[in-house]
Amino acid sequence: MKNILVTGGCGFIGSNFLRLMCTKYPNYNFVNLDKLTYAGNLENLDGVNSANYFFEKVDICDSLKVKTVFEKYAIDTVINFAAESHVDRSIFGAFDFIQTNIVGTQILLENAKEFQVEKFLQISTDEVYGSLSDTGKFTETTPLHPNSTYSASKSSADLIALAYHHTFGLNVLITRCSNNYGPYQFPEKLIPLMIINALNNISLPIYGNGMNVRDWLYVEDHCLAIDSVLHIGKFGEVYNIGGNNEWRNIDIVKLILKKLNKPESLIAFVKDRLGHDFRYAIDSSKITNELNWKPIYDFENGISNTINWYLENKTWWKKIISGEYKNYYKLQYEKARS
Ligand code: NAD
Ligand code: TDX
Repeated sequence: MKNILVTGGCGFIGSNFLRLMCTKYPNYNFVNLDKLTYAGNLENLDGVNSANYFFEKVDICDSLKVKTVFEKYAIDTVINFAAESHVDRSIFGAFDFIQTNIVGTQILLENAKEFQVEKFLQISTDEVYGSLSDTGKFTETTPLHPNSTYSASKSSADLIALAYHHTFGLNVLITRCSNNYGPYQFPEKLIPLMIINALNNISLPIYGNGMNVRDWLYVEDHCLAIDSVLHIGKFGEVYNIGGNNEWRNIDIVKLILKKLNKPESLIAFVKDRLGHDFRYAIDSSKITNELNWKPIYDFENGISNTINWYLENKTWWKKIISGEYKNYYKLQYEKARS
């Protein structure tokens, strides 16, 4: 591997990945290809100006421009982070989800095939498995049962990627991770939204009764898992990645309030998310046993780092929440109250 195409590198996980990997692998070139949607932010890469980092503002659905980038940098490895990633937005409208997550992924796969890349790593999600009741965990053999148009589009992309492996011998790898948290997460997602609202003394909207459960993983641990899969993962295989760290939404929100010394009276229970998956929990024994990966951060450290980051980077999030985001917030949370 020499020239790695990282799509969606201006988003939350992609930018954390690039920050870590540009330093860790000075001999690799990293080409960040990003459309800069509402979720993409060049400021997420501030400080990453090393000689092995390049940026191209391109939509993965634009096949001609994508091809030009493959040629220009002699791409030999692809890591596809680019996606529409927010379930609530997929409820407002699925078009962009189908375009980017399915059509865009197929365009990348087609170019990867044409340019005979060494590896294609598709970043997927635990949401493709659907929802769990109180017991059990998702393994790599759990049948796909996506419930939102977001997770249905991610499942489609996984299946298309695996078909390129089976049919054309493309060296595809797939990771399915649980909920990430950490620095640079866009304020629409649960943890940053609750931190920011608490700091602004405005209500913290919990969907339904707050009993839904997610398995939280610190973003750097996800990035290190991707690093392992990229280097020693077996082609054609899926690897689950999780934190073994299940929390009910209400308990996470109460913990954030406690750490910020804010009152629980800020909590507001609002109308539930349509089709709200009850519980996600990942069995990551395969990646632990086969690739020797396990999380480094415990939740206490990870959540403290995250809260401190949002406290120390108010300019970053204030700029976001004072722009177009205001319209989204109004639409999403006025609807939730009605
Ligand atoms: P994000 O929404 O923060 O970032 C997505 C990035 O993709 C942005 O920079 C955006 O500009 C870019 N993008 C979107 N459409 C594009 C297009 N058509 N062409 C080029 N770039 C485009 O997302 P994230 O939270 O960083 O998630 C990254 C990946 O990880 C996604 O594939 C997501 O499904 C997956 N994932 C996320 C989580 C999580 O908890 N956030 C968990 C598991 C898997
Ligand atoms: O305002 C809110 N109130 C609330 O109760 C928000 C934004 C969320 N929630 C609940 C919904 C979920 O049960 O919190 C939980 C987490 O919500 P999100 O942060 O929106 O994440 P989720 O829907 O679980 O999906 C995330 O994890 C898997 C990422 O957004 C996906 O990209 C990833 O694939």
